[in-house]
Amino acid sequence: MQRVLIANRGEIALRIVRACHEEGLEAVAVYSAADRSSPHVRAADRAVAIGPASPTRSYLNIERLIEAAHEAGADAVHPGYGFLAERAAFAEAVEAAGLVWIGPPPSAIRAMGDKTAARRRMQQAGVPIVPGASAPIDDIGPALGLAREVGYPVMVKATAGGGGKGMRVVRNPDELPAALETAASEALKAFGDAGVYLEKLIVRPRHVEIQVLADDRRTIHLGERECSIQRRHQKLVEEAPSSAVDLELREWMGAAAVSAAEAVGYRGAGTCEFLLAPDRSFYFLEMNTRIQVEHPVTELVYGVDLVREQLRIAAGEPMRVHPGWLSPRGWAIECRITSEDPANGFLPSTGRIAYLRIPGGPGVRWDGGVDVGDEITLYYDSMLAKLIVWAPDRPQAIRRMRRALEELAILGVATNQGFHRRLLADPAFQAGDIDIQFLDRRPDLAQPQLTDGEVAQIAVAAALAEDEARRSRRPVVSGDDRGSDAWTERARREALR
Ligand code: MV4
Repeated sequence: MQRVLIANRGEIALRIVRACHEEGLEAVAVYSAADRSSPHVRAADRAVAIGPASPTRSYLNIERLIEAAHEAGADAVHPGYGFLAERAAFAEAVEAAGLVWIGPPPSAIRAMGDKTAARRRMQQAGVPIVPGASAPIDDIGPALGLAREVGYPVMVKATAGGGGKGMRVVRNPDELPAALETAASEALKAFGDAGVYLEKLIVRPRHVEIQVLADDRRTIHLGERECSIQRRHQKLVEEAPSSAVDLELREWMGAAAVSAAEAVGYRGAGTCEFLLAPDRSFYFLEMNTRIQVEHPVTELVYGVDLVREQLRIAAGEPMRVHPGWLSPRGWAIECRITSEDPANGFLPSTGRIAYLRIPGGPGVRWDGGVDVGDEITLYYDSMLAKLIVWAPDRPQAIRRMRRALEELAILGVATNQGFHRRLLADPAFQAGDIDIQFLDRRPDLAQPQLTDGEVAQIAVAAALAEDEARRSRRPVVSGDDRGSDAWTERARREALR
């Protein structure tokens, strides 16, 4: 392996370019018409144009990407996250073209793609799953029986799954028939598959995920990430470790995640998602068969470069993580900086980045994919960058993130920076008192609220502006008749006072 084509854009493409360079590999960027001068293109050793701005005709175009790899003389392909990262057919096409696929075996991607099939496999492997059906349900009779057995409330889910589409909470038997129907029609619309099943509803859970890494000899875990701070299934803040997980629970969840990965013959970096209930019971939800957006928090507390390990494992080399006892050191927090306006319902905004001041100093990492002058369009995901901090403990990490958020300045496009400032200043967040519904209960965090300090700053700015205006009102001494209206007379008198 010598030259890696990166089938992605933005911050993750740049992140992969950097890992390639540290591994002594050449990086080939691909770009759409909208990304011609993007940071990931400028950082790469070569770049290939793959099509127009529309993702379906560029970053999702399998034939064009493989053609680009051949054109550039690449011998491997890294998919990043999103786009084609979890398409088994893309992995197979890459391998069929004689290229190294930097990801798990296509069979492992497929095994985890079907939610009820994955549930059955996990159950066989001894991984805890939410009590419920392990096959699609198409009749109200068995559905009522199963719901009674696991106990209400229950949740109806789409077999094809993902993103919370086709999900319905059912509190009693009367609600079940309608929920099955609406969930099925929603699933058909979203996934082209009307299959649904049901599970016991886990109340007030946290979303905790375990990082796994597997080479040809062994599978290990690198602890948990706390991902409960999310809005409509979009994560906004992640941390490692989780304040809800102690050493014992980490080993239980870690062992479950390793079993899950081993059950599907996993290789490379992957993540097992769990629901963690307030009583410390945990349940496997799904496995993400890719590098994830939030991987840096794990890197910072475990001292492991996950993307470099992906490259090594794909090249058939052993991972550099030493066997034996691994434990997290300190605390890491990541804030996703997006071009979404919290005061406007988190709607994506557009514009040209007119000014960008990137935070720095001790313990601060900026994984960004945009630069001053870049146009933010609606073609791609709204995430502009990830601001990540490390500190010896959680309170210090929060203080460091608040300091970094004060340093950050982005002009020209609306961002969620103010939301992050309010969240990190919030006593409930600071106490670690969070679950997946935290942001639903706190619409106030989306609204700009001036702090006492900001009110003082605005008052000082207004006073300085007024003073400046008064100083500039100089009397007109020429003899002409301009400026002889009442307002000007008044201004002259004020300025002469
Ligand atoms: C659940 C659940 C509660 N109980 N299953 C949402 C997306 C899908 N991957 C699984 N999801 C959930 N499944 C049971 N039995 C709550 C959620 C859920 C959720 C999970 C993780 C992160 C954010 C979430 C937001 C809403 C609901």
